Amino acid sequence: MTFTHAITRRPVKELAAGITTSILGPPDYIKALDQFNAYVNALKQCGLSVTVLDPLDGYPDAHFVEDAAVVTPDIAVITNPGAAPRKGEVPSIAAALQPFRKIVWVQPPGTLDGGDVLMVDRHFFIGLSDRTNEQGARQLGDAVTGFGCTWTPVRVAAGLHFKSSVNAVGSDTLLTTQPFADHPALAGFHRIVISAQEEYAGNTLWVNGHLIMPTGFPDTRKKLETLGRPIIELDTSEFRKMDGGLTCLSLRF
Ligand code: CIR
Repeated sequence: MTFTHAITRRPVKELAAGITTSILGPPDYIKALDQFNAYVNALKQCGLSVTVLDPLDGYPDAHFVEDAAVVTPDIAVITNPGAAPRKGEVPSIAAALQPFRKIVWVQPPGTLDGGDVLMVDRHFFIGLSDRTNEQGARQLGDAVTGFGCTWTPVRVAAGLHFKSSVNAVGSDTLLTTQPFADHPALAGFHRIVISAQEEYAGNTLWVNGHLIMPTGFPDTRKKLETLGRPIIELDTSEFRKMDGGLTCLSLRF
């Protein structure tokens, strides 16, 4: 699938106040901004026109825009994020997507984070996690089924979201962490399995034939090089401190 647009959001100064389970210490705002700018440039390099939204006051996780919506070729599904402090992020994302897609809203008690949703062509894997419940997954599944897409729920046992562990790196190839290496839900796809010490690199982004991966994961890089696609490495250290990574920082469509 070719993407033409991305929506991103610059982080607030207080990004260290976001939710995290990491023990890597607080992120540095200036460094985070540099890393964010490099990310936006990489998306442009992949041919996308990038919207950069203003920081959202009071929402220190709002630059992880991926969680607030799922954009398909047909609709934009605005989520009901599973973490209470993030629920107020969605109106501004809905406004940003309004010019591009018909908007559909996930309704409580359904909860859904975009980080749990992996779209591969017209199939959706929807992770069931601490953030995404069965009602939320079903609401998204029903919405996309109405446009001829298919979906499968997948239980997420480790990591924050499904895409913390599994991402597409080609139309028939998934990059996965070891627990998903033989997962029956992923049958039919080639799998590149990451070594246990490089799990964070599972959050690699495939955009218009390019692979954007985090720096510092040489073994995964070697495995990805076999695909013969251009690879862009980006430092995501400050976002990792807040449990975030490359896919989280944009909505691509
Ligand atoms: C959170 O816990 O919600 C944020 N600190 C991190 C969100 C990362 N989002 C993503 O992986 N899609």
